[in-house]
Amino acid sequence: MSDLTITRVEAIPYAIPYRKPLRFASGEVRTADHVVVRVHTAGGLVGTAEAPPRPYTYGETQASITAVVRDLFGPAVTGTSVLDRAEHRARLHRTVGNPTAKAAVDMAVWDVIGQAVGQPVHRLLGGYADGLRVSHMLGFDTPGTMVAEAHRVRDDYGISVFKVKVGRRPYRLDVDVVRALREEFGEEIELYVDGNRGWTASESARALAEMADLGLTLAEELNPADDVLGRRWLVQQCPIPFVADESVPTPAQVTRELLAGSATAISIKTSRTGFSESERVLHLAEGLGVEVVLGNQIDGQIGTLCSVVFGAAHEATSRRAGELSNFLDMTDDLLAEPLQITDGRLLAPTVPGTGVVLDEDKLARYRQDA
Ligand code: MUC
Ligand code: MG
Repeated sequence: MSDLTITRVEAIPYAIPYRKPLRFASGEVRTADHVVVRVHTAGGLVGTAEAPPRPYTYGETQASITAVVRDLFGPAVTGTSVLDRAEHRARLHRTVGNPTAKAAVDMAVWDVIGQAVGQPVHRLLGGYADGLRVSHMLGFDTPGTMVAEAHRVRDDYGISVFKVKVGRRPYRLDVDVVRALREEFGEEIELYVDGNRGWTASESARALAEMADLGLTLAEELNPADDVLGRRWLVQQCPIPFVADESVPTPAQVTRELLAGSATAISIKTSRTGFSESERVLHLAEGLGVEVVLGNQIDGQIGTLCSVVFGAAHEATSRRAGELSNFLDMTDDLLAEPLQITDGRLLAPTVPGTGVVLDEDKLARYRQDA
């Protein structure tokens, strides 16, 4: 086997505009200003992943991710073997926070391991299904525009599961959107809502009551988890699984929120917990007997590929549709072979590693540090 000693870790900021902004209660995204992370080894294998800055969610920026990988995380793992994952975790966890930067290093390391043993990481992690059903996220707009987008996504990609962004704006508008979608598509589509902490507990309760006849399957982060008693009060009366997303970026927070009665399901995002920490979150959720959903950090194609690698590897993350379609709104992307969603599904790669192979010309065109 080739020498798996890590020789250096690159952090490459890039920027690719979206065709249209994605708006939600906690912020909006107009440009994918992510950071490609590449782990180089002495034997010549290179692992690749990416980190999406979400300042309104984790406090990270493109500049902070680039700096923390360059100054702390890269040096922390350089000189170790890619197989020393427990040591990597111990060293990276000496720095608090920075979840997407840590996750990208972990997934790039896994990419090398897969290449080294000639196996898809999807299989090394469990290889449960060949792919996942895809859920599409509908950002804030008028009811008519959001229904039109759902039609387009359904016609072009066969997607029939939609997560509707709600919260912050007058709740009646969000209720109108969900009602319009249900009236347009009937039972042909699955619908759930994500508030990104945008409502109060009482607004959330009122909106849930008004949407009670609309067959929602999940309610995510409708109000802030830091409104501790309000959140618990809301979750107690919520008739469908209440998903914790940005309130649970670590296994400890997963435990705290679940045991406090502040959530009844967990969103797993490889962009914030990589593969290694996502396994911990998944096993924790399974041990505590709560459902999981594979979430999206508004990932590009690199991040989406990593999501499907993990999600399709496990039974629990394969039950529901995974959020895997945000990249569709980007004007371009970095993968040499663009991802294809067909009949509402995205397949996990079958090549060794995670399957992330970059188009180097595109990386040169979009990188911000040249
Ligand atoms: C989500 O599920 O909340 C929106 C903000 C973010 O950080 O992730 C997205 C999607
Ligand atoms: Mg969410």
